[in-house]
Amino acid sequence: MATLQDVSQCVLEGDLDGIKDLVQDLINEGVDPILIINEGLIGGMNIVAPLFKSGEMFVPEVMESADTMNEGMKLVKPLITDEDVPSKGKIIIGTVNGDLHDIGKNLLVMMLESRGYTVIDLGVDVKEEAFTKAVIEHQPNIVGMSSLLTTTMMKIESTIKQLIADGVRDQVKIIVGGAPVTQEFADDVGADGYSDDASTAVELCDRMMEEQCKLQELGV
Ligand code: B1M
Repeated sequence: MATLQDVSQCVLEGDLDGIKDLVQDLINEGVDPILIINEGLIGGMNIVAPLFKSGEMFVPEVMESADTMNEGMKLVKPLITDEDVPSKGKIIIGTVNGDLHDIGKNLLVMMLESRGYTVIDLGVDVKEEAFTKAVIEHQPNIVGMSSLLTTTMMKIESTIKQLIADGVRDQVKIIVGGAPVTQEFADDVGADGYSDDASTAVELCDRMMEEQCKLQELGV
């Protein structure tokens, strides 16, 4: 008989072929789909995250684990409604204007989704105005910007200026990252947070969402 632990182990191992049978077995056994998601699929990614952070797992392995989790999700998602799994928060993310690098961004998107966030991925080469448009349309809690080039990191600043000019800056928290980006740079351009890897970026988002919840409780 398949177990939830088998599912998380399968995600950890990035076993794309094995996950379908395991998840289907659990569904057939009548296991609650929410348990399959939280304890099996996301449970597996929760083991992956610290291993990636400590350097015991590498980018391709994390991608395989995320793909495996998503393959399992495909089977379970039709069995649940959105109300069953409340989103932790909404995050818009994109690689800034002129920059085509997306491997790190995609990794962050997968890790955020696996932690329960709703992520709107704007893709690469995202113009300043497109961030504003997306904020107005989707009303996110957090906006994330990635830049991999010293020539495009200033586009983070111009995007923040655009958000200010369009009057939407104060509606969101802004996090930034990518190889040339530093905490000092993030502070200089007025971002709310910086992270040098995807795992700590997820932790940063968790902290920001907790703060927002506390402020809401206080009626601020
Ligand atoms: Co490009 N490239 N590249 N490249 N490329 C770099 C970045 C470079 C350092 C290589 C080098 O010269 N040593 C260099 C930049 C130099 C500089 O700016 N000082 C460079 C260059 C010059 C270029 C071109 C200009 C080359 C040319 O055409 N002459 C060109 C630019 C194109 C453009 O964007 N307009 C270019 C093109 C490309 C490819 C298309 C071939 C390809 C990108 C494919 C793709 O992304 N789909 C590519 C690649 C693969 C790289 C390297 C080799 C690897 C980048 C990568 O994916 N790393 C890179 C060299 C390197 O970094 N060693 C290089 C793995 C990824 C997991 O890490 O993206 O850093 P990273 O993400 C990390 C963290 O930074 C963080 O989390 C991730 C992991 O945990 N993070 C965030 C990232 N975004 C975050 C956002 C956050 C928080 C954390 O919050 C929102």
